[in-house]
Amino acid sequence: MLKEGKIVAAEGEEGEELEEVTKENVTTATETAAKKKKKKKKKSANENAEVESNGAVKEESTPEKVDLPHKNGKINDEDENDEEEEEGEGEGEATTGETPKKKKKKKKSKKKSKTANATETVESSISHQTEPPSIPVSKFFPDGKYPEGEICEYKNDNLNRITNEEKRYLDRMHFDDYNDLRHAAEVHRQVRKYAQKAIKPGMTMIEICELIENGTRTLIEENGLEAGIGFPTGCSLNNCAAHYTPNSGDKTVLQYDDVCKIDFGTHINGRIVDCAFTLTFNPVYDRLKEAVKDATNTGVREAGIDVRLNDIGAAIQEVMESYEVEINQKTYQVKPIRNLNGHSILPYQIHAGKSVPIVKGSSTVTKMEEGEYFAIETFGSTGKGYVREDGECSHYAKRQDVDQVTLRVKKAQSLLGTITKQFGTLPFCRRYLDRVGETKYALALKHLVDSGVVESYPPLVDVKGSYTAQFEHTIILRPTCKEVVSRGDDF
Ligand SMILES: [Co+2]
Repeated sequence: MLKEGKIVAAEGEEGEELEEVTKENVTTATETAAKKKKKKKKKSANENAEVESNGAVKEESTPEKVDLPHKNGKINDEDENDEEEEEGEGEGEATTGETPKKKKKKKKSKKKSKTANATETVESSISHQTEPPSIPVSKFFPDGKYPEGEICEYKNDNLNRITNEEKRYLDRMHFDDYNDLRHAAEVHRQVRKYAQKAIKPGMTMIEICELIENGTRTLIEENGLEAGIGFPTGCSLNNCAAHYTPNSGDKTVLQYDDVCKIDFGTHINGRIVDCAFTLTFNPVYDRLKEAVKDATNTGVREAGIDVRLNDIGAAIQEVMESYEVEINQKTYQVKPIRNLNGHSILPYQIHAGKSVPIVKGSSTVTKMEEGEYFAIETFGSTGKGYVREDGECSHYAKRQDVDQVTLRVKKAQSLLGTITKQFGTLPFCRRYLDRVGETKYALALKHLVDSGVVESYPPLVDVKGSYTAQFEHTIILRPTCKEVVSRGDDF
């Protein structure tokens, strides 16, 4: 998340395809692949008819609800290779180099589907994710195409974008970007599904973060700056709303009565999924979570091309404040935290410049635009609805505008080298520096912050004794439709 003009964190979601596989009780992966293909083909025949505007995630339908435009009309048996070629055309030089690799993959999957029911291969045992998660998400999608998020039709003046030929062409041009983000989102869903099940009171915050981070690194097949963690795993507790992750040595243990915001990020080629949920064990917080989930979904619903950011803030506030919650015999009207907000996202840039307020207010008329990516996140509080920086800092990021700098302090210069190589401009935390072998870097890091090369993002807290909750999704304002990429069957 992010505090006025600052960096934020995010997360992803869900595992529809996986769910489905499990539910069908499919015995071999080859059969599964064949089934999926059949279904996709069927759906592409009536894609427009299946567009939903309201976003409820339905079993089996959401990721595939609207078939990809590039699949349109390709329902004959030889469609796979054609598809691949068409895709390459639309995407220009950047993808040309990758095409052969993709084709290879594709052929493999094709062969698989044709030999369904034939001999079981080693791979055929992959029908669902393990616990803890250990199977890279790519293994579930041998054709390299990842499931779409929730598709929402635009409203009002933008109503016919979904069928507009020019918009559909523009949309096809960006397929690879969407697909990268969808891949990251599927990792998010699978990791969080396990996190929601496995995180229990009594665990240390470090154990919790490592559970999520190990899962992400494995499922996304972490590879330098091409695939990995999007930002530090937020696990802010109670009155702390954001930007807390433990530093090494932190002995904090999760308690039954805690309200923990799990905010983690995944990325493929810098396309970041920023998605968060609130984890509680005591049911007294259920209503608070409901309020914030409703507020975030309101923001997601209101978002669209040409929509004023302020109008979104007003809609969010109205919904959030319509909730009264009772916690330990005290009643509170839920307040949006007015100095926290959603944000636009660019490759390797978690905060790309536009803020999505969660209260009504300022008179600026900035609008959302076609092709933009946003993290829609809201925070509700039983406190003042305003956060300040407090506590030991863990989150940092190299500033976007810094390229080559020469620093007088040698250790700071080498630390900056590590940061650039390992994280680029992606946010990181001290634990991430530890694991790549940096030691005794506190002063050097301080020097980088003081020199303005690295920005620090201290924990953000509301008043003592208050409770804060958060939900967040990443969306794409595609030329043809709005895609809630990180949507899952959990939230
Ligand atoms: Co965020």
